[in-house]
Amino acid sequence: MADGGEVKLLGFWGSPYALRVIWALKLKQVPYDYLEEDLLSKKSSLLLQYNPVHKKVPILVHRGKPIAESLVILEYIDEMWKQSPLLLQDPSERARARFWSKFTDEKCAPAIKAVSCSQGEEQQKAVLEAQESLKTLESGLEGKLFFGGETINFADVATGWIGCWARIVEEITGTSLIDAENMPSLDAWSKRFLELPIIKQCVPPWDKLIELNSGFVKMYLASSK
Ligand SMILES: N[C@@H](CCC(=O)N[C@@H](CS)C(=O)NCC(=O)O)C(=O)O
Repeated sequence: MADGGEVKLLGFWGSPYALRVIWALKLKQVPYDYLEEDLLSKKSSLLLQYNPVHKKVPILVHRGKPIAESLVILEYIDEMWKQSPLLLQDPSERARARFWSKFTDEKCAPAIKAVSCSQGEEQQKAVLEAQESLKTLESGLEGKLFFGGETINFADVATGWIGCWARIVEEITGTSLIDAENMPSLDAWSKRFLELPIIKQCVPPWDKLIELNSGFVKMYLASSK
């Protein structure tokens, strides 16, 4: 490897945050060892040692140094391995990509989660809020094929999982979040992105994702009774 460093990724197969890091490593053809964490029963001592602040995956370990928080990891990967840049040269384009990545984590992800963790009237309200966030995210595409324009960039890699997870929540809850009629650009972008072979091959099997997330929802609803 050009930098001579060893790369490890601590992840969990069903984690969308780990998935975006895997996408970045694959796009840049950076070889790495993957260490699967058992988040459901016991976190490893390595995870606790490497991310004592949040105790979460993903964690990238490069030359023995841990880096936590997936968006921070994406920036690190892009700075460390220059091939196939995710952030473009133009500062305003870089800012735009960071803006929509942050918006996804701060607005869309919690809004989608709220739909899966609610029922009845509360869920109907959560659906409207999630649709509003997703519609706003769609405006970030500005009519382009990808957030990066003709090709994918940082924001596509950071945000791409939203399409997949919105569909999971739609299937589990019987709701509609990304409606092709109301959000044609977001719907098309999401399908276009997830169909790219290098992206598609990293996405866990649909049935396993449904089973895992249905389990989370059942556990959450039972504990909140
Ligand atoms: N903001 C974090 C979120 C990471 C996160 O939520 N990871 C989950 C898996 S999807 C986790 O490790 N959960 C363990 C826990 O909450 O105890 C990031 O972007 O890396």
